[in-house]
Amino acid sequence: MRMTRYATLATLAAGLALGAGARAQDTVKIGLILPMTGPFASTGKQVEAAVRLYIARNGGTAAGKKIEVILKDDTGVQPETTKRLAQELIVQDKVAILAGFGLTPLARATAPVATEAKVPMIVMAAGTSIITNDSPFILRTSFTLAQSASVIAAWAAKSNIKKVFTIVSDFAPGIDGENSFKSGFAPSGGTIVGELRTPLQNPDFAPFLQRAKDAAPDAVFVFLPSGQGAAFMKQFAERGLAGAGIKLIGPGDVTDDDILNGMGQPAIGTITAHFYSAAHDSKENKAYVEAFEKANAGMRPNFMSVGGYDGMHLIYETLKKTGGKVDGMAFVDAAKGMTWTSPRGPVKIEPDTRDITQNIYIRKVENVGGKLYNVEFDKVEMVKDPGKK
Ligand code: VNL
Repeated sequence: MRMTRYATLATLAAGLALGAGARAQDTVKIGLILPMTGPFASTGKQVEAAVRLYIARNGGTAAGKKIEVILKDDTGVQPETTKRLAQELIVQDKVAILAGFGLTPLARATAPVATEAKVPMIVMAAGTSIITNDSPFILRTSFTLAQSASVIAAWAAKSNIKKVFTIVSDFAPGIDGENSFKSGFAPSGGTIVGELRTPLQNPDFAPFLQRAKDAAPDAVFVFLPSGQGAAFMKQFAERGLAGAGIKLIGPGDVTDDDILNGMGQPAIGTITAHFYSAAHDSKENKAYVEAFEKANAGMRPNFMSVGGYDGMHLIYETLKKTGGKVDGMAFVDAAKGMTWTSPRGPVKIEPDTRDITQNIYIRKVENVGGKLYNVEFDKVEMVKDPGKK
């Protein structure tokens, strides 16, 4: 009796040890680094919610592997912090994949870590063209500023907008947006009557808007990072630019779905080019918005969320192709060329650049049943990043 009991316990202990080992191998750990606090916390909140939603809707396993997400808050402003968190996730937590990256400087600082450790790095939010050149282990499911800025430039040129004043946030995606707007707009006969760059943190837009108004353009082109649009919109109205007949155009970051409804009247009529609107008319998007709002106390998904959702889709589908293995470059190779229907529409991961190709929609802010939405009225299909050298 005692012997049996002893044997049983020993077997049980051995079984537990084996189980733990087997469990570790059966798990794919994803280190998700996002700005969960600080000035860009809305981006972190949206991407995290979408990652959780993807897992809830598709199950906690992929190719037989348990998916475990380890979330780290990098507070969004210190590239060195993001890089250190990535190193810790790889060395201590043994993550197989890095993901997230709310802003360009944070993604760029981390790229060498991915290269050195041969760990795939899924950029779910940041949007400067050069990022995918920084490491052969980077795959992007967000967007590039050049995609949306080039499309709004072409639209402006054929829409009787002749003089434009540009205002962009003074960091990499702002410079990308400004350059690609200018190179699309000027050759088609447009004139840039002024260009200003606003500080990335705590910007006061009033003096910039006054100078834009004094230049009497047909339109102001604006790029601001997700989260800053409401303050800009308020001052655009208060400074009398709308009243002076100056249109507001740009990439869709300024009319971000996360805060658009709260902007009220001043936002109505803003025309932007972007890859995602919560009002996008497709069955995939209707189901996405409904599930997202239900899981997040009514929060409306924005463009950042879709980068997170599609990033998870790319991870799940690639694991299916590799039989659940994440061997650095083999995983990246398996992800190349992947196509699917996202809530945003059709997308593709370009095999040569590892960047996302997607439709860019032209949208106008309208009141739809008492709520403000970016209503799509035209599109350019499957835009490859025009910013790739
Ligand atoms: C970036 C681009 C960040 C677009 C954004 O919001 C944005 C970036 C935080 O590449 O850093 O809307």
